[in-house]
Amino acid sequence: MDIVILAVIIAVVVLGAIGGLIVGSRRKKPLPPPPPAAPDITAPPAEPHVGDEAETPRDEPRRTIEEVDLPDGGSTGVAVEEPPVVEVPEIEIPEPTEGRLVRLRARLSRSQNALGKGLLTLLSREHLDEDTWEEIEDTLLTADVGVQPTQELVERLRERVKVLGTRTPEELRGLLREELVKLVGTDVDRTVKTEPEDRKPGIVMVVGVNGTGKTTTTGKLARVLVADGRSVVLGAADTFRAAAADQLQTWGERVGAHTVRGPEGGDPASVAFDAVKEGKEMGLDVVLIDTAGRLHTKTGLMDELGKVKRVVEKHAPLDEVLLVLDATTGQNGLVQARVFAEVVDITGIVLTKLDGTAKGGIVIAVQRELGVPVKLIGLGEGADDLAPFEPEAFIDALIGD
Ligand SMILES: Nc1nc2c(ncn2[C@@H]2O[C@H](COP(=O)(O)OP(=O)(O)OP(=O)(O)O)[C@@H](O)[C@H]2O)c(=O)[nH]1
Ligand SMILES: [Mg+2]
Repeated sequence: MDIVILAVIIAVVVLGAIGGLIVGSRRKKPLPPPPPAAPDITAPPAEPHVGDEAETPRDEPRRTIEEVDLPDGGSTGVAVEEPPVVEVPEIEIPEPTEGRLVRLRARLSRSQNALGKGLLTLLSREHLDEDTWEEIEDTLLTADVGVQPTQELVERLRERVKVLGTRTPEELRGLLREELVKLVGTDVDRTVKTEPEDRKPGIVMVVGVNGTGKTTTTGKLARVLVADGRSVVLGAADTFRAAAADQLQTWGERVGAHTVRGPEGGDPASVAFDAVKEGKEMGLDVVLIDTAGRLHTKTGLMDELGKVKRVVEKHAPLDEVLLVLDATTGQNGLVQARVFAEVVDITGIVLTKLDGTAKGGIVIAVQRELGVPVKLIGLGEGADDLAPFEPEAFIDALIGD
């Protein structure tokens, strides 16, 4: 028995040894050479293995810039050119137009004190006698509301106050607000039409006498459009002064809009024509044309504007002709408005500098005069100080909360 077990053990050991040799000889690989004591820089780089670091560890010491020898242009005989300094103008992202009038309402404070607060104080008097009504009338006229609208408003207020009997300040405020909003008008379309159609860009021409804020308004409007995701090209059709085109171009560059310009003293109509052409060819959304406000003679200016309009209309009709009026010039602005309206069909009014005047009532007067709505108002010199005109928000700003 013992001998049998011993024989089996010996057999197993012998077989195992033979099997091991066979398997071992299959598996056997030469051992890798021992690592060299010093790195051999002539050896080819070792192949990466699974589990090797893919990158040099971050904490591995790196060469600093001082240790790198820069090629010496002179000694190698190869001229090293300085890379050209490309100035990339920083494109600004204008703020959205929504709620601008509310943000800027404090700018109307001068008008607010003169018109809104003044009227409310007068209407709150215990006895609304003839003298008081006359004062109310004077307040409206002083704020440039205009004769006809003033008379209408006073009439309406008289009637409604009579019906009201006792008057609380809230009631009076509500009543005044309602009548003023009605006078300004809520049922007119005040959108500035800039929609491109049939591969034709929206075309807007900006007109007005010098210094009213045409170029500034054109620039601000370009920002509004760009903020709304539109592509814009500017036409510097004020060729009377070279600085005018520069001024417009600066506005354009701030929002990445190209300006088409011509030589000083060149033909403004051809600049406007080229701007529309570029807008069409490049498939842009809107073309804004800034025009001159001053020429040697008034007749010259009017002839020129008429020509610009006619020439542009060889491409396509104008979508908007915006008349820019300086609110601080009061009745004088109305006279200008009439002259412009005769030459070019005004489709909208931009009242600028409402931040610096107590004559906010001009909004009402000018709409009456031209039968054209105020579409935009300027409330400061800042790049985003142009607001869509909203009658309710405007009247709220005028009479305060
Ligand atoms: N306070 C205030 N200033 C304004 C407003 N709009 C324009 N201005 C300023 O009015 C001045 C004249 O503006 P411009 O845009 O150059 O006027 P313009 O009509 O193009 O003038 P010309 O090219 O000479 O015909 C500038 O100093 C503007 O900053 C506004 O809403 N409020
Ligand atoms: Mg200008």
